[in-house]
Amino acid sequence: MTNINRLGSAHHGPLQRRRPWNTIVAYWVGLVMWLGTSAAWAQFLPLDPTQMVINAAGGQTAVDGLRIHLGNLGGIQVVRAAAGQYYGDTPTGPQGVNNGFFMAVGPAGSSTVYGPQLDIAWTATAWTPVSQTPVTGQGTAADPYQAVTTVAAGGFRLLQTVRYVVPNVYFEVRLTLVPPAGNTQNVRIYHWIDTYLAGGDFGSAFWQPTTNPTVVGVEKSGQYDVLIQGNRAWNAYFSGRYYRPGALMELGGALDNTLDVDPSTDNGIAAQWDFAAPSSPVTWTYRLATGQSGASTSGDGVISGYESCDDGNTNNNDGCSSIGQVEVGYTCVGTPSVCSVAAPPTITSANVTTFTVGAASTFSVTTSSAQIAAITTASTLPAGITLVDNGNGTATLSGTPASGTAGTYPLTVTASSGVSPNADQSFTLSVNQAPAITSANATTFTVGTAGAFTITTSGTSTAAISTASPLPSGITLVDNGNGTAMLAGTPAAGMAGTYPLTITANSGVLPNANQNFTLLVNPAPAITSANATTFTVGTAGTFTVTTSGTPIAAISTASPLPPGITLVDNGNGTATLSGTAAYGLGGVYTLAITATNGASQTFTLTIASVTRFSSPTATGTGTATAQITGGGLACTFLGDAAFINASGVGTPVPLQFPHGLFSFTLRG
Ligand SMILES: [Ca+2]
Ligand SMILES: [Ca+2]
Ligand SMILES: [Ca+2]
Repeated sequence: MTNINRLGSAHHGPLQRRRPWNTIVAYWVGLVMWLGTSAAWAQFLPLDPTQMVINAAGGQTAVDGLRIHLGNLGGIQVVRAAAGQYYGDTPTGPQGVNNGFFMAVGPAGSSTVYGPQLDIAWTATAWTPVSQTPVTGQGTAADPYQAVTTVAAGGFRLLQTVRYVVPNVYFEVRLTLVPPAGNTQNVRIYHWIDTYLAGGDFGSAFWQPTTNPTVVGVEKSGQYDVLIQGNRAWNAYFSGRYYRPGALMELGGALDNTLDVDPSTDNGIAAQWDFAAPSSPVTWTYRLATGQSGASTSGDGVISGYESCDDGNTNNNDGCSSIGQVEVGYTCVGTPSVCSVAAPPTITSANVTTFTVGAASTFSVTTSSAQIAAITTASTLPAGITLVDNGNGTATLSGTPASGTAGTYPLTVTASSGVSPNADQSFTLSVNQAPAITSANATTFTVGTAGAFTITTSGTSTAAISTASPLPSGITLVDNGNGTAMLAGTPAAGMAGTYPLTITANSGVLPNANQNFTLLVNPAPAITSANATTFTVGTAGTFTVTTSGTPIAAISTASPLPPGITLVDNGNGTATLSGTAAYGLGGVYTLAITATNGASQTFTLTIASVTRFSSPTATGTGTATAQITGGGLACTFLGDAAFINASGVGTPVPLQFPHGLFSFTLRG
């Protein structure tokens, strides 16, 4: 029976109405054009544009295994022998309405229920699709087909891993529930399947064993669909009228362990797992099986039906259970099955990695395990980093380390598969800090003067410091090898100017630090005024000393100045040499004038003497009269033959009379 025919079968219940056959074609068209047939639909099934297919070439014959379709909201469809097994199967179209994972969060009676449906008559909220991996593997026991679908709701994430080995009649489902940090809400996970056997909805419930069943299913005409408990006991189960699980879970209620054996019942199956305020990820596995090989006969040494092993007995706790299921912690091979304790998980990835503050980083944790191992850590991770179990035996340590998280983090990463012991790996996460240049971004040198500037850096590794920018002649940038560098040297003549540099610090931790740096080279200082001037005794003289260069120089001299003469700094790069030298102080004075910006000058100040006498011009005796110029003094010299010169007589002393013999008295 084809899928189309299957969809066209009558199926009525209080929670949904299924479409009559003549609307099926219109459904496809109507999705695009909405041709008016919608009124005939109580609802329509959502297309799942990202539906993933496992064993795409199978599902056609009795021996090519199952073809498994995975919606991106957790819905599962199964095709076997060219017929769908769960109601709602159309391998290229809508996913089943009542097939998939549901979650109730909160206290019973007030729970919010999430599910895969986008349109259903009850109040479940749709999961949010998060991701779906491609199908990997070869479908062999050594390399099963595998795909992971991740959905989110209410702050929780649910990772659903489906693994399948061709041509088994069963496949493994592994669920990982990841609660939000600090979760205090109770969580109930349901898996609900509306079964559909031998081209019809009806069938009778069966279970094994009849007390506390670990296999719950529906059978009809030798076909069956079953849920097989895995490594975590379910808290409740169901096999009865297909819509009842929805009615029970709608308000977060519990499945009621119903088993309806009436072969005319339109049946479904479901199971439920409860988690009391989970605060860390929890992982468990179970199986779904569907086949047509008659009843499974446990203990006959032949694997048939939904058996995953048969060791020739119906004993438990020897690796193959009384109902032919491989027990947790065992692997079984061959027929009759030989079972051995499964190898515990090991972590196969490296135990160290390095991230960088502010940079998106990722590291993959991998495991080797007979069953898919759950990967967790109870260690504190740096802010911004998470460890996410990918549901396929790997986990991803990733994120962007927050500012201030540089350091070393010893972690314990745990892989658990249900087979003891868990693998605990001591893992070192190092968080590096990329380099930064911490010194100022400018300095000033002067032509002809040695200058030095220290460049400093920070970061978790020592940075090499360099620049590719051209430097003025005489200047070099030398890396000290310790995270600092010296920009130093004496700028050569003519190098005055502004030099924009790019200074790079490279520690191997990316990104490198690049600093825009301004090197200002000032001109060499100089005293630009003449190096000599002449004053005259008795007359006010002035001379301006000028300088060039930056900064503005203060001007001074330590040399003794003639009385009456001062050198005064004007505060603007000039100074004034001025004053009046007294008579008699004529001479040549050598001054060392210096400027505080480094310039110096040997300066000659000549104080010119004047001849103050217009006479005497005669020699002899008698009275001679001389006129003293300057100052307006008038003097009378009185001759006196007793003197041959004027030395030591009267004032001013320096007066000289080289001629004749005079005796005089200076007046005035
Ligand atoms: Ca059904
Ligand atoms: Ca058997
Ligand atoms: Ca056994």
